[in-house]
Amino acid sequence: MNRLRACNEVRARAGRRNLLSCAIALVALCACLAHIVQAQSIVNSATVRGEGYARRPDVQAFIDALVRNDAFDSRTLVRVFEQARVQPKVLAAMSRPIVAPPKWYEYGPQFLNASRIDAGVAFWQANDATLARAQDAFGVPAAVIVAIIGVETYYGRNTGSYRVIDALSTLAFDYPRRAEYFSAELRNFLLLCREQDVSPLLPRGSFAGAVGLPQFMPGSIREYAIDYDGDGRIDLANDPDDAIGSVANYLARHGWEPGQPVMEPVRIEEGERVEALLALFDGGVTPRRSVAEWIDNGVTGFAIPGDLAADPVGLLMLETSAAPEYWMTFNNWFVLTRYNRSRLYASAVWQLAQALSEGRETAFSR
Ligand SMILES: [Ca+2]
Repeated sequence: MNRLRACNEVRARAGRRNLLSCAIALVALCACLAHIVQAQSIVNSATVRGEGYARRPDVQAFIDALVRNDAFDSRTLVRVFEQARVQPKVLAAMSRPIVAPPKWYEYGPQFLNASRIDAGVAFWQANDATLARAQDAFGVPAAVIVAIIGVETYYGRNTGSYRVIDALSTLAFDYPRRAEYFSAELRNFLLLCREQDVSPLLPRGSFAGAVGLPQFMPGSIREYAIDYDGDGRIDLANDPDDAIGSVANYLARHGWEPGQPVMEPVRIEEGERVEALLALFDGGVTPRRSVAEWIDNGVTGFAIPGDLAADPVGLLMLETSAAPEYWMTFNNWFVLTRYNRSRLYASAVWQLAQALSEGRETAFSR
């Protein structure tokens, strides 16, 4: 992509000619290109010598620590990292310039469309008994479990094609900004493979190393994934039962409250307090306050169960092509953000869940 085209795209997305945005894009693009060039030089030298990651001093230190602290066999790890390869596309994806975060009207329709809803109703039907079992056991609605798998991987269609060892090695050793996090995930991945008696060279996943229908990172697999079909193995890539049970367990362990609301539409009354209220929004969300405080501040148009009144709740703004929508967000909405820390993600999951429930009722009433 040349710089001019990058700038034009930025302008089109922002819908205005904004030189500042363009300058930021250019800087970010340069950083991105620098990453790619750096990665390309690494891959070239490594490919020429055919030695993968194993001989780099930082990788040797990483191996030494695993041998010392986790009782790994040194030769086994050296053999793994000899075959691990840097993935420039992973670095490019991580370094993609974020100039303007997507708006709701751009983000939502990717997931809230007829084909994703129909495929979700079909996935629900095909896994009905397991979803009902998970809903009973964990208190998480079946629709929410299906929606998460739908948003993450289109119900298992797009689980990622990178070798996890390549993606995580690239990010642990050639992406300094998040090296600590991805080194920990790389260690978790190697521990997981040892626990499951699987070669680390086999599993495939996203560019960030997330695995299977629900796109769990290795640390989350070790902490929250469960064997839900009782075959003695956790397999999130090939076993929908394990994916369903694991998503339900993850949300339950992060505090999902059965039967409680997620997000409800509200209105913000015009008046002298509205400016102060709107000033509370940062990135489309506000700090949490009591319902009584929000009412005092001019929030109206909603009805919630009385037993929730004491719990602090947030406000959410979603951009539409017309006026912004405002929502009240409850504990369960924040639990969804523990899966992916994004207001757009949590809102898309819940709205897809609603659409799936309606789609399933329609399918049954035919
Ligand atoms: Ca299993």
